[in-house]
Amino acid sequence: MNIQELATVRRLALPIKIVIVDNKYLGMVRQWQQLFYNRNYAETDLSDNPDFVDIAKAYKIHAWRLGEDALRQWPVSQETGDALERFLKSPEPELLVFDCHPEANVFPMVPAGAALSELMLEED
Ligand SMILES: Cc1ncc(C[n+]2csc(CCOP(=O)(O)OP(=O)(O)O)c2C)c(N)n1
Ligand SMILES: [Mg+2]
Repeated sequence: MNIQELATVRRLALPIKIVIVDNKYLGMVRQWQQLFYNRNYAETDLSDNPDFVDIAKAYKIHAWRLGEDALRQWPVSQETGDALERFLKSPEPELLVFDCHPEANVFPMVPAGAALSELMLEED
C-alpha cells in the first residue's frame, strides 16, 4: 500500500530498515476466516505477490530474503547473525523479506463481540 514511498526513501537516502513478513495472505483477515468462518478464504490469497526483493532493487534499495528456516534455530547461525547485523548497521536504506508460513497465526486475539477478558491465547 506504500510502494511509492520507496522512491522518497531512496531520494533522501533515509537509512530506514524495512522488514516485510511475507505470509502470502492478508493474514490478519485470513486468520479470522480460518478460525471463525471454517477456512472460507475470500480475497485474502496473495500467493501471487510480486517479488519484493526485485521491487526494492528497481528503486535501487538493497534487498535480500531470509527463509523461514533461518530463524527456526535459536540462536541463529553465524551467517544469519552476520547478515542481520549488517542489515541493522547499514547507513543505507535496506529491505529484508522474511518468508513466513502462510497459516502462521498471531495471538492473543479478541474474537468479534467478545470481552477483552475472553481473549484467545492460542487455537482451540
Ligand atoms: C488501507 C487499509 N485497508 C484495509 C485495512 C484492513 N486490514 C487490516 S490488516 C489487513 C491485512 C494486512 O495484510 P498484510 O499486510 O499481508 O499483513 P499480515 O496480516 O499478513 O501480517 C487489512 C486488509 C487497513 N488496515 N487499511
Ligand atoms: Mg501478509
